[in-house]
Amino acid sequence: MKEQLVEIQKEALAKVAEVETLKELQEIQVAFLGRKGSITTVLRGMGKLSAEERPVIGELANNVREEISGAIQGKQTVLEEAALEEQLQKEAIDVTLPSYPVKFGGPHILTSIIEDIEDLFIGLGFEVREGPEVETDYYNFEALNLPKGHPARDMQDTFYITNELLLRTHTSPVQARTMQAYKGQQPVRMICPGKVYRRDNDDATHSHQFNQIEGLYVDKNVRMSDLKGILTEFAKHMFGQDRDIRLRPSFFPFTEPSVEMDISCKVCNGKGCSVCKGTGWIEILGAGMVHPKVLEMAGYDTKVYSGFAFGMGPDRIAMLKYGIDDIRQFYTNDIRFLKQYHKA
Ligand code: 2NL
Repeated sequence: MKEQLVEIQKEALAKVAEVETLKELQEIQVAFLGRKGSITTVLRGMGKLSAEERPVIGELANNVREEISGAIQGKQTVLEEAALEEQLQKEAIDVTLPSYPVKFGGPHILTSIIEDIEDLFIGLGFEVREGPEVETDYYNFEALNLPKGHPARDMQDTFYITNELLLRTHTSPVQARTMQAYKGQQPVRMICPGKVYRRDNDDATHSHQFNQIEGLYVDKNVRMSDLKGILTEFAKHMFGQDRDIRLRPSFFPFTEPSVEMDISCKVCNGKGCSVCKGTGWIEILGAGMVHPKVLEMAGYDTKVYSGFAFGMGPDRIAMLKYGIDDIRQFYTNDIRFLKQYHKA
């Protein structure tokens, strides 16, 4: 039996030394140390041994078991480390490879136009101010010389929330609030971009929600020539230095006198075409000298202060500038439309 055990140990250690996979190592463990393994089989014959031999063989069997077990453990560590090393090699990432391109979003075309206009007026010393879209009847109409019963209130079909609250129909209430906050004591140079609302049925040229930018310049000695100078600067910045401008008489309840501003048609250079409907001119905004009543309601002394104001629609400006023929394109978010106007 002693020889058998020694033989088993020799054989097992030789096999462990040769083995190359964890699976084979597992098989060796079962074959030598398992419940039906060769050591167990040999030890079954222990009953036939004498009382003196039994502890000697028992101890030897334990030593052989430990030797084999130790060798298997050691080999297992070696094989596992090799397997890990191989996996690390195989899965190594080359961090110097170029990455997949990242798809960036971009500003909406209206955002770009509005920011461009803001930048121009900031450069001219104007501040940008915003205000609430839910307004009071007072700031939206009353403070702008549109008293109750004024026909212009019907013209601007309004979304009323209560008798006194409504969705603003223009951004002028932001200006009325600003003049009031300045208590008729300080000059005002501001523009106010924002969303406005009208009770219209949406079609190619109407939207119940659209954008407006209004501007206001109140100070001592502000004149019509200041209006013309600033707005000419704006028109050329927006549509090109080679555009001509003209002012036509018009009417707004909050300005007197009132004008509309046209630029010469870029398509036909003023000769007349389908874009300008044969006139050679395209309307881009309305403006005028602030009505004395509006200045007085805000607390300005009209003997000392005067001002000009203007209002334009960035939606319309963008449509003219890029030849967009349907205002709904801005609000229905067709990704093919939006992508056309991404700068990068
Ligand atoms: C247009 C015309 C305009 C104004 C807006 C204004 C504001 C105050 C006082 C006086 Cl606080 N006027 N705003 C003036 C003239 C025209 O808008 O056609 N907008 C699209």
